[in-house]
Amino acid sequence: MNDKEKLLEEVKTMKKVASRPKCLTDRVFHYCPGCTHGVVHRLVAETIDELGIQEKTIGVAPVGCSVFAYWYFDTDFSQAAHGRAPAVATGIKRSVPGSVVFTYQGDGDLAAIGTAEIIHAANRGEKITVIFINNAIYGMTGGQMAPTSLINQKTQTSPYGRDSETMGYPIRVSEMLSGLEGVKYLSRVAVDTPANIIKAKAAIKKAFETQLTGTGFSMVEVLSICPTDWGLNVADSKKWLKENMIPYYPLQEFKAPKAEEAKGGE
Ligand SMILES: Cc1ncc(C[n+]2csc(CCOP(=O)(O)OP(=O)(O)O)c2C)c(N)n1
Repeated sequence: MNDKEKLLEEVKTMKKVASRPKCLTDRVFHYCPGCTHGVVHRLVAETIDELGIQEKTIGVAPVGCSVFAYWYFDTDFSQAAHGRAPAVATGIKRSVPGSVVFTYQGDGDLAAIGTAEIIHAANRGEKITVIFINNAIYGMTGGQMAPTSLINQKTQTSPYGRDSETMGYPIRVSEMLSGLEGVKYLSRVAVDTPANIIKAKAAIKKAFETQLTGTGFSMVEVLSICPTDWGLNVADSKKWLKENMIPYYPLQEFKAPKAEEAKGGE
């Protein structure tokens, strides 16, 4: 037996500790190296697997780097125009009884062009789950300033840094939505370290569980990195997230439903 054959034999005796989630397709992600969209896709897919809801889940893809989210999730999917995912999700949820509906949206999509849609869907208490990717920039279109870009952050449209005088302040979307009655689960997490990724998974699961109990609107804001448009390598991007984003966007669970709020299944 040569070394390769020996290795193959050894592999057969190993215990499998991790595998690709069932509801992720085999397609290779098109994301840039180091981008964390893939990490968050995996966390959502693991959640769907663990809750056993693959057959009734319908995702709504945004416009942004994750525009092709429907390539990767082996669930039903729809595509919304830029920012309109919460409105499309509302329609699907209300017209397909028993469905579990989630949107996956970037900060340009959700917090700029889609501000009205997210506020009103949240305020109506739509029983949908929103996965909100905050990478503080417009990724897909080449790095323009987003509503969530930080003060002094250099982007293609704020080359000298974001100036609050002319460009306003970064919007804390979760804080803004947390005051709305219809919002029942709301959390901000990050995917910069293994420990934070584990916490992010727990939050995503709670958000889907909130929908499954018919309680109301649920959202997880995920602080993410964009090495390409930030112009940093992956290690420095994670450092930038930790040192700049987390102080302005503190990680926390804003709202969690009380047991008595459950309206009894989907
Ligand atoms: C109606 C409309 N306006 C503008 C655009 C251009 N556009 C496409 S993606 C995008 C921003 C995406 O940024 P974000 O939502 O933060 O997602 P990311 O690419 O960073 O994941 C914009 C402005 C569009 N496609 N449609």
